[in-house]
Amino acid sequence: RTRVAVLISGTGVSAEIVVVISNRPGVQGLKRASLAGIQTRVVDHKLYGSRAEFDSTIDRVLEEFGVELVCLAGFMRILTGTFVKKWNGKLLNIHPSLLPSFKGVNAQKQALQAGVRVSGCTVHFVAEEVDAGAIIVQEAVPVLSSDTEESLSDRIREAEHRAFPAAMELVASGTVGLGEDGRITWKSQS
Ligand code: 3YE
Repeated sequence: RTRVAVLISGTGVSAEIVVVISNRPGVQGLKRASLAGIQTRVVDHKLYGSRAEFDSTIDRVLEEFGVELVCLAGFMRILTGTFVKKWNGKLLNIHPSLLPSFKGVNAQKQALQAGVRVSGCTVHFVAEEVDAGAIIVQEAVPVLSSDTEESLSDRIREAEHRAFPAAMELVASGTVGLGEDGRITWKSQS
């Protein structure tokens, strides 16, 4: 079984995980991981002088736990090119919109402001350019005329709880990979 690490900045998600790492101490996702019997680490970005030092500390924790797949689940830090290259093809992020629409922060608010009738979530391989890596899984949800940022976020989060495990399974099983050209590869049936 593939050894998975999850990086969070807040509430996180559920999955089969050897370590949960947060850049923020005391967040809900750390408590939930502990309750589930999963090891946790805090790597507080405020304690590091540079992004390189922060990222290499996370890298050291991932190596310590023999991690093979890294999932960013509500993790809010931009990762360095060095880190992204080292974990290329093994680093997944989930974003609360149907990419390439509404990149960056406040994707749900952007969707409401744009007036779209459908939004959702996207699990993608992490490339150096934020929210631009190859798409693994997407799930759509309706946007209702009564929606607030909170109600839309709740609906998208439910979709995320299906999409993230589905994407992890596709990558962990080798069914989907990241090609040399930065595009998705599907294992052929032969
Ligand atoms: N890093 C790279 N490529 C990606 N990190 C994430 C996805 C992803 C990535 O595709 N290279 C917003 C980050 C956006 C932001 O400006 N963050 C600040 C810190 C804000 C905070 O701590 O609250 C920063 O300076 O990093 C994960 C999702 C990133 C979300």
